[in-house]
Formats: sequence, structure tokens, C-alpha cells
Amino acid sequence: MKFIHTADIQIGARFTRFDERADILRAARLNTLKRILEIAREKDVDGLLIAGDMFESNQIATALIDEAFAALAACPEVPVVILPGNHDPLDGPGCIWMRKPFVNPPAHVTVCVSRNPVPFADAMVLPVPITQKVSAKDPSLPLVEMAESIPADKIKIGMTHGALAIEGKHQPSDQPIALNAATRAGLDYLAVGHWHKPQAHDGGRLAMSGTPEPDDFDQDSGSVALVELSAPGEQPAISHIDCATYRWRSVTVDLLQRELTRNTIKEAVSGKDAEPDSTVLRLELVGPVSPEQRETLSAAIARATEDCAVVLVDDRTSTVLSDPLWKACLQEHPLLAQVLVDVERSRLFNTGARPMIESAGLDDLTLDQFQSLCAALKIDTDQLRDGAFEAMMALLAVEVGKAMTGGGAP
Ligand SMILES: [Mn+2]
Repeated sequence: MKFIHTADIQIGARFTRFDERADILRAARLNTLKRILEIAREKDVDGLLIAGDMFESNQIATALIDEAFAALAACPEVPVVILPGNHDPLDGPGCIWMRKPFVNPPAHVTVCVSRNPVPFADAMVLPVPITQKVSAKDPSLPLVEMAESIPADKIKIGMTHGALAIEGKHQPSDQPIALNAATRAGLDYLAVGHWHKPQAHDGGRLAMSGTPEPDDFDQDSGSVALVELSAPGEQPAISHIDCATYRWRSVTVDLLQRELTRNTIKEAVSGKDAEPDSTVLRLELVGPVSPEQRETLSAAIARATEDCAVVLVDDRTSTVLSDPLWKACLQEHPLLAQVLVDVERSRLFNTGARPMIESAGLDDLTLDQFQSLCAALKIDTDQLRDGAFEAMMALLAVEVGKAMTGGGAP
């Protein structure tokens, strides 16, 4: 037999750290459910297991629940077994699974509202639904007893949801599942959900499918597991099929090395196996920016990233003087130019950072002068970080920029 194992679709998730375009990320998760059903049909599988957290919470909009239900109902050729997870726990009459429409699903859709075994092609699915958001109990423990009542000639597939009990990698209250949970219960396969990166343990019998739709950058997720089981006791064969609607990619552009253009972004995301229009981009900008560039930077970012689906900008650039500004400053404001050179020299003494401007014949501050200045001002040089000098230079650069472009005397 073969089936698709997924989990953590988290339909209804909000992405509050993004701008208004985050709405498309919400919509994507429903789209991804439809893609998974497509894949199930194409691969002609015996069914689909959703091992928890199909929904973001029990409180999401009814319209979204109805749409997800409609997608499943429209695919009668794909039997689906759904397990309540910690996001959408089976915690009372108000939960999604006890309300319309899921309380009365069509014959090919089974919601595991108890630990009763579910016939699934040649196998029996043994579900342990999650009934609370947090618990220190291993939800796979009941499987040991549950599996005892299943005839030996049946393939046994367990299903539950929680963290993997890996030392130092989980919270004690995150329903930790023992890494030998599948073999401990004599299962052929244990389908679990919760962590978003796919992984397998217990000799390949205990598998976390990972989320089919990423929700963080460079997460290594965005696929479903296709599982093949030939007979009871045989090794499961697991392969992954990509199904994500969006790829989340982090790109760093050093403005000293590269110009920020649409092509820069396209090349960077292509190198990460993605296309801009299906990319959620985190753009980290580093390097020096002149005051003139700073004024047009937002527009440049907007132009360069306009092909991307959603963009999050992390601006770590520093403001420095451009060469023409520096030359003009030397000519017209020698006193200010001397201050800038002194700051750069101080930075060199304190952090070893190479000066970004040429002192061009001005007096260079000596180490003695720097040290006696700090002593006189009661400044502990050990406490002076590079960021302090960078902030000083940035402030001065902005002021020089203003002075040179007619914004007033510095
Ligand atoms: Mn979860």
C-alpha cells in the first residue's frame, strides 16, 4: 500500500510580522491542501493521513473551515484520516471537529475523535488524538496497548502529534514522543506531526512529515511524505514530494559589492532553487550607503523586489560619505572634515577597523592623543564598541549630506 503523510498545514495562520501582503500567505495554506489532494490523486495513493494541526487553531473563521472541508469533500477518491493536534485539539464541543461541517463528514473522511482503530486500505490506523495544547505525557504510549488487539496480518500505522523526545531539543510540556515509539508498540509506521522540518527515526518507522507549506526562512520544509508499505513487518519506503505554494528564502546583498536591482534578486533566489514570484523574501542589506543613496533606498528596494510574492526587509546598512561628498566637505567644511577623520582614527585605534575615508592631508590623531582624550573624558576604551563609532560616523555623514545639498550649515 502507499499513502501520503502530512501534518501542520495550519490553515488560518496569520503572519503578523509582514505587511498587508501577508494575506496571500494565509490563502496559500488552503491552496497547499488542494495541491496535496492533487498529488494524492496523481500518485494514486490509498489515502491521506493528516497527523495534527490541519488548522492553526480552533478559533479560525468559519468560512475558512468550510472551504477546507469542501476541498476534502470534492475528492471522494482520496480517503482522508485527520488527527486533532495541539493547535486544533479535541478539547470539547467548541472545537472544529465537534462542529459543523466536520462533525458529520462524508464517508471517505475520518476525523479521529477517539482512539478507535480506523480501517485504511490494507492497514489499520491507530490514532491518539491530542486533547490539550500542552502536556508532559508521551502521546504515543497508549499505542502499545492499542496495537495488541490488531491481527498480526494487518499493517499497523500509528498516528499522533508532539515533539520528539530528543535531549535538549524539546520542551518537557510539548507532548514529547519517545524516539523508539514505533518499534515499542510493534507498529509498521508511526505518522507524527508537530515539527516543521521532516525527519525519520526508529529505523525509519517513526516519521515527522514536516509542514507542507513553510512558515519560516530557509526552513527545509514544503513537502509531503509518500510512504510505501509492502507487508506487515517490512521496512517502509519514504520519499518526499514538494508541494509548497511559496518558498521562503533569505538573501543578503552587500551594497558595497553589488547594485540592488531586480536581476540581483532574481539571481540570488534562483541560486536558492526558487523563482521570485513564488518566493517570500527576507532581504538583508549590508554595507555602506551614502546619504544620497539613503534617500532613494526605499524606492530601490521596492523596484528590486517587485517580482517577489512577499518581502521582509532587514536593513543593516551603515551610512557613510560618498567620495564626492567627502571631497566637497574637505573643501567647504575643513573643521567638520577634521572631526570625521578623528572619529575614523579613534575607531582604528580601538577596533582595528580600516578608515572608510582618506585623511587627505589633515592632521592624523595620534594614539597618545586618543588615549589622553578618553582619559580626560573618563571613557573606558574597553567599553567602546564598533557600533558606537559607526553610529557617530552615520550621524555625521547624514549632517554633512544635508549641509552639502543645501540643507543648512553643519
Ligand atoms: Mn503542533
